[in-house]
Amino acid sequence: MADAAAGDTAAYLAEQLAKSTGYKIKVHKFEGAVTKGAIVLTSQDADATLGKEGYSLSVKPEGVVIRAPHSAGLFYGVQTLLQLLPPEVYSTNVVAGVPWVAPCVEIRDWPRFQWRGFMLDVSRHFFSKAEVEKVLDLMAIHKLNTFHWHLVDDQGWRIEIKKYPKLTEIGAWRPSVGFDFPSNSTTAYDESGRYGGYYTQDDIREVVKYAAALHIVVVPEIEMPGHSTAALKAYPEYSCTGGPFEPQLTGGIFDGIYDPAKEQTFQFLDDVLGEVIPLFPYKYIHIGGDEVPKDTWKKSQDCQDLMKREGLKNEEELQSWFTRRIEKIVTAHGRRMIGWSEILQGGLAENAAVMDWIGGGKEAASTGHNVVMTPTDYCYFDFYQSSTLVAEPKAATWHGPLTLSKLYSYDPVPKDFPPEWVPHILGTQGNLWTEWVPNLNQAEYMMFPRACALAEVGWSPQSARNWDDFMRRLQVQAKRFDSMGVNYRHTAIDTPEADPFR
Ligand code: TNX
Repeated sequence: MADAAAGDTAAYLAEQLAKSTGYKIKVHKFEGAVTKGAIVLTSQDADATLGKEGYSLSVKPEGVVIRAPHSAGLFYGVQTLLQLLPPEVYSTNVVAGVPWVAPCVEIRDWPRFQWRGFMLDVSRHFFSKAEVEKVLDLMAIHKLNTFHWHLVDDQGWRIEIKKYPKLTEIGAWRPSVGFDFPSNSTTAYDESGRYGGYYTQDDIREVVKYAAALHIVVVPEIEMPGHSTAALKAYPEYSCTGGPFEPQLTGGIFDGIYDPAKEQTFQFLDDVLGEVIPLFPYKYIHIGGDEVPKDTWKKSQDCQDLMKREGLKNEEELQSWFTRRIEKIVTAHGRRMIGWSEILQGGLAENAAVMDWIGGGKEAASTGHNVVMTPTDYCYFDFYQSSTLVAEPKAATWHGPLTLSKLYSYDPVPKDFPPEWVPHILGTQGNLWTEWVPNLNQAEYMMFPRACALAEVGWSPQSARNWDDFMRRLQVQAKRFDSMGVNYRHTAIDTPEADPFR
């Protein structure tokens, strides 16, 4: 039984229960009286102090009641109820012979952070709409609520822009899968055998809607001014050199960088953002900003002249000048801009939020800017999961490894952080860069069980961290993954590492 606040959640629960238990559960309107044997989802008499995402869950012999002041809380209450049931409840087929019982509990639960994110890079390797939706399903059961969609990078432009069709006609495709992967490591080919793919604007709308039903907001990232080789391969006129550009199919930093000295560049980016932003209802729009090689701007007379005219001392200030212009565009659409650490260099745009991957979080928070903590040390899901590299599929080597225990020990609030800055830490996020991830099976391997640790870091208070208990619960989570047919790193669960707190 559910009231209006439950939205799609009652149907979501009924569908999941039907799939695995075979029970046909009817959804009735909740009128206020708790009927024996029912599962009730309601905002009536909910405790407002539970906040936007909190809930209370009561499982008694007479029935189940989930109360939450807002719909997200009802959804998370349902997630917890599913976790109380046998792991087979996550199965996609009816499982016979399982006693579908949950222990009696009284739970009050709410998250520590509002931004519990996961980033998927669909540029280095492309993931289809259906694959992205599977990632969203998996995020939802971990109560992760922010999907950062890295849609653009040197090796591929993945979002249809109607005014600039070459972005996807040319920028979304490359001759081969690259990165030393065998061609059969992926199926993302077109009829002519080119590797790649992109999402139409309709695809994007569908994914955003799919995510919303799972209480996940979607943050698109359009990289600029660097990491833009794919865009400049299609439109070299917005570069300093005029091209030609051909993305390198290796990891690293490349020369695809926009020319800030041309007004047409801003017209182009204004048009692109003008098509992108309305597709994504959430307030944050990510504009990249990381790893901008400054050599090209150093060598460009036009850029040097621009710097003189604007009184900019160095190329870092030129990037800051560029970013401030972009912020105006984002703000004109009524949105907030977020960018990687480097947007701090040369001066941070007025209302920008910072995604800290190589520092800057403290500096930004101390001056009243919001911050999402994704430091390489703890949040990079493209790093090896163990120092025994030979036993692992190829992964990023420039830093890491990121073991499960290390991630589990992470506190997104730095130790010496003054309490008045803490509210500026929106939360944390895992980043799956996909240079070494050619398909969903491998993406799942890199995600799990590390995303389980991330989920706990983002949701529960630091004082609740308990490694032995986490490892015990992971045994059950592994069974859920098996029921869902999800890949994960078995070794991390079968061979516990040292307790990170001891
Ligand atoms: C750095 S993190 C990058 C990405 C790479 C990643 C590989 C960031 C903002 N930039 O472009 O994929 O390292 O670990």
